[in-house]
Amino acid sequence: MGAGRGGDREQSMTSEQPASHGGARAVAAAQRHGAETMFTLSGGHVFPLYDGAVKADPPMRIVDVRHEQTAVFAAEATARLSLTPGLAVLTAGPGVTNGVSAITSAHFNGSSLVVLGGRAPDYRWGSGSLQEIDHPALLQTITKRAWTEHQTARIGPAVDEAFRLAGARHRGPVFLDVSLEALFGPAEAGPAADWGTAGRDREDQQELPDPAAVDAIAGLLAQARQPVLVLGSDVWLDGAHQEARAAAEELRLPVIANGQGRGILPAAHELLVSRARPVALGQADLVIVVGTPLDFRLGYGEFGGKNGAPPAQVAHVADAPAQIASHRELAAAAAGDLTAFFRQLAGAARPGRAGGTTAGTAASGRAAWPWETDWLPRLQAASRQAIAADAPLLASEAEPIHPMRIYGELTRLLDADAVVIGDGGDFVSYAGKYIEPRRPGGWLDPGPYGCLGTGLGYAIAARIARPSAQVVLLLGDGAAGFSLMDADTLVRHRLPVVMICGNNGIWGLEKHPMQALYGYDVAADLQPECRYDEVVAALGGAGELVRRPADIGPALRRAFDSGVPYLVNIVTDPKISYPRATTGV
Ligand SMILES: Cc1ncc(C[n+]2csc(CCOP(=O)(O)OP(=O)(O)O)c2C)c(N)n1
Ligand SMILES: [Mg+2]
Repeated sequence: MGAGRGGDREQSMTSEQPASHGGARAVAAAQRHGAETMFTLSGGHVFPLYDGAVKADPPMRIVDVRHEQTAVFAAEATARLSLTPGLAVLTAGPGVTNGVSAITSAHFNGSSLVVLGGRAPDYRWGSGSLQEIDHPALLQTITKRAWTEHQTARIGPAVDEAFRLAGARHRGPVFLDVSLEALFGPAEAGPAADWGTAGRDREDQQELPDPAAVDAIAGLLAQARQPVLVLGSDVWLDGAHQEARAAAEELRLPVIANGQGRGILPAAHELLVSRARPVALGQADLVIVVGTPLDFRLGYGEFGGKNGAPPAQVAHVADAPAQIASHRELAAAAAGDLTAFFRQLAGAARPGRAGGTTAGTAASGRAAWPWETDWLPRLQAASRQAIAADAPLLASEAEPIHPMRIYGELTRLLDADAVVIGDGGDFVSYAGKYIEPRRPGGWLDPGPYGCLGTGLGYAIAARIARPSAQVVLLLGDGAAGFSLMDADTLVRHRLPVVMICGNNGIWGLEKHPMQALYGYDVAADLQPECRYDEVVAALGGAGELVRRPADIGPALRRAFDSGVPYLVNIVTDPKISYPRATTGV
């Protein structure tokens, strides 16, 4: 609400507040679904949600930020790290519209997110009250559902439904706004009675993949000589990471990990061949893709066909039928609970079962799979070769600093449970390649929507979700501009995070391509050596500028030891561009 507007009804809402109200019912419903933190930026339209959070038993933590996109990114990352739905509360009008890019990111990432919005009052609707806009109409295409509640008594069940929907396969954002008088209106206090589904969510979600479809994939595997298993974010988000690893190990399948599928096989696992990706995906005869769309990150699902190999057959497996690719021909497809999928696949493909296949005997005495004799060792050798080839640049003494040197230094300092977050262009592409998580849930990138500005929101959420782990935020200097003000939120809420800015003074991922296309560039330069570290220090954190390769390691160590939000601002060489095969277009 704005000052000086509103009639008598709004006045009475702000002077005498009922003991229980719509906001309290909303908070109670959210807590039943495991929401522990409300990410928000203040606005009068949503005061009852704050009052509900403060007075709930136990109270709900409120983390107030400096831009609504940060609130929504933080809620989204909460879902992606803790596998419980995230909650953001946005005030009416600009509060909601400022959250749109982050809600869209959650839509692309399949993150279970509930966004509760304030809304101008119904009794004045159409007469032009402050921030009067019909939010659901704006949000329909980027949410699983977007709707308005107009009655106080309906708020509890509506929030319950929002959380149930957000957490059901295929997960995604749900938006609910509540008209001002309904949110402020008096409600019966007391427990959340029988609103329905909370706690039954898991039970509701036993959608098993069709056994015949899984048998068909096992049958393809029985014919394959050069298979590859691709593990994507939904394997982790669906809680199927342990079974995925078990199935890969039982079937001895070479694995490539994508997005939050990274870490399911820990760094250096013998079956992880992500670094042999061009050979693996270029020469495979069967690619089983689980839990990720066949989008630009996977060459739109066109595999094989390299070095005289025929095109690969593709099996696509997703957590819900609507996620199965329709833009290319599939040899098989299955949808549903991914834990059940991996169990079924391992069972169906086992030697001696229908479709089971062997080629001689492995060293352990068990039957060997055909791909173990030649294909897997070939990919393992290619992986080792790629890793060995990195060594010189990871130790580069070049000045200005080569971005890869930063990763050479950082990987030495990371604990197994570290959470590494990337927000930027080229600087973060290096991270995707050279930082191999040792656990699932240890890596957060923006996902296929590719939205810059996720950084501070994701870092806030990571620090809260993993209180004792290292949290490292990798920021391009361009990306930093979208959310660095929220270092203030880190400071106010005492959330120490190590930020590393790869400061090349340019929008690198745009400048280099524009040069290549036009022979010149425009709108691609930033301030050289801008002191983003001093920005963080001014906001109450700390930081330092690094120009020499030998100073990186000690600076990072100081950052980890500082116990405060700390930005290591590393000046890197703007001439270096990430060697990129595709642009995603
Ligand atoms: C919100 C948003 N705006 C613009 C872009 C386009 N974009 C992609 S990468 C990039 C450059 C990023 O620069 P920086 O963070 O400095 O990283 P660098 O490439 O220089 O390492 C831009 C502008 C985007 N992805 N998202
Ligand atoms: Mg840059």
